[in-house]
Amino acid sequence: MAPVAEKIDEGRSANVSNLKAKLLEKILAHRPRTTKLVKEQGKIVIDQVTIDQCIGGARDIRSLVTDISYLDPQEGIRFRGKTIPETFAALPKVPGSEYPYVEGFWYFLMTGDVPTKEEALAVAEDFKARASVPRYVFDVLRAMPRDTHPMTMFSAAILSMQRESLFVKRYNEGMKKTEYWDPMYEDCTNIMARLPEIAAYIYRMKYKGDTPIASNPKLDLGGNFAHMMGFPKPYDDVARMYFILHSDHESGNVSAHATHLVASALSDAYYSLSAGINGLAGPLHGLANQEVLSWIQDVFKQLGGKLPTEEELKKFLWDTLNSGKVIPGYGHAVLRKTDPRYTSQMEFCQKFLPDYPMFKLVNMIYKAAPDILREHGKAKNPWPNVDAQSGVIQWYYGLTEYDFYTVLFGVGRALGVLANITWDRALGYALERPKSVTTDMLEKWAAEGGRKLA
Ligand code: NMX
Ligand code: MLT
Repeated sequence: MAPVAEKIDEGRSANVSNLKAKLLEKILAHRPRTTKLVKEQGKIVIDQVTIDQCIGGARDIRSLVTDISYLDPQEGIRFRGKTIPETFAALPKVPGSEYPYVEGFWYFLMTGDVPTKEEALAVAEDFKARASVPRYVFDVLRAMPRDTHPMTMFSAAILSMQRESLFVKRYNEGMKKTEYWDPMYEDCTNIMARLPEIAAYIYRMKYKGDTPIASNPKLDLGGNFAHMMGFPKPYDDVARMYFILHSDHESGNVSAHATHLVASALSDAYYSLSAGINGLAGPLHGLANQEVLSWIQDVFKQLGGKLPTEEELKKFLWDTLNSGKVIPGYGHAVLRKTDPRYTSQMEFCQKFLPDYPMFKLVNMIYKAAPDILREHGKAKNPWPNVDAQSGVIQWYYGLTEYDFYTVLFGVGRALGVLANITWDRALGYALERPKSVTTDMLEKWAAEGGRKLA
């Protein structure tokens, strides 16, 4: 690798937060590991590819690298080596709240180090200095028909800011590959600082009679988001919990992978995140949280607002499956147990809304759905994922416009994917370009008992 940049740009963050300097320290320490793996151990085999993986969405093929999170099929997610409870316990908390600063979590994802309270507060200050959303972003949003899906608005707003990219500016001026991470970090931090206001603006414009609420710079990211959405406490804690839980799920999920793929062409963070958000908008991915709520509401509607009996619920579940639909919020491409993000939100509900009928229904589904999915015989994982529980909390606190739920997921997911593409550039990850084959080739290799490897 070319000599590393020893100095960072005189960005705002260099003055008010030590995050960027700490990140450089971590990058310099990490690069030799990546270089050694590629140069000295690059040909060591770590996986094989079968025909069903080739046709079936590359499931389980180990071909991506990230150190920001890892998803174990049985245990679930670890952020930088920590489980969800360990993460919540370790990070500095917002005064008066049991939940951490989202800004401190950003520091943790970026560097792998748990920040001190002062370090988390310095990131919060840095975000505030970058948070001003350009006026034209609101003009773009206002020009869109009001019945546009909020995810389309969110993605368009992110993409509209692409002209701000410092990465593009520096790339066009000419910079060394070892410096790519620096303007990428700046772009990613600028985007992350602005997303809460953009999301809240979409919400208030679309659903609350076009009454945006101005940002309150005295508040932390979660608190300010709750304020701009117009929801009182404890929605600030809901926001903090929600953004952290939804942030990262290793690199192969659609939103993370799409963001990484687009960034691998050296497209900037605005292009890349917008692509990832578009992937999150699919019903098999993030949109499932909206589908869960609409499914639950259908059950209540058909029963005149009453909770179903066990038998009635089983019938609803079978009717859904027999109509060719999936049970939203259940199943997973990697997990083979209940998603710990589901459990974490269930614990929140047990504490704050134990008697809420919708929560009771979610628990009834948890009891019934796994057996039905097993009997149905298709899903490899009959257990609930993050989306089965998240919408109920939002509904309870007054956010009943469920087509907005994936935007909330998107704000959280940005934390993970933006940290990832900063590291992609720091470690010089290559243009992603897997090889495709034809069906004729697969049939030939199948007849021969496998492709002959040289
Ligand atoms: N209900 C009904 N059928 C299901 C379900 C489900 N919840 N989950 C999987 N299956 C079916 C799946 O459609 C497939 O059918 P077919 O062979 O006819 O194509 C079969 O079971 C095998 O799929 P799997 O290998 O178990 O799952 P895969 O890895 O392909 O997909 C999901 C994973 C998450 C897309 C899938 O479980 C699903 O569609 N779940 C419901 C939607 C959902 O909750 N998505 C959110 C995921 C989390 N997130 O936020 O992104
Ligand atoms: C996610 O959070 O991205 C989802 O659980 C989907 C996945 O991991 O594939």
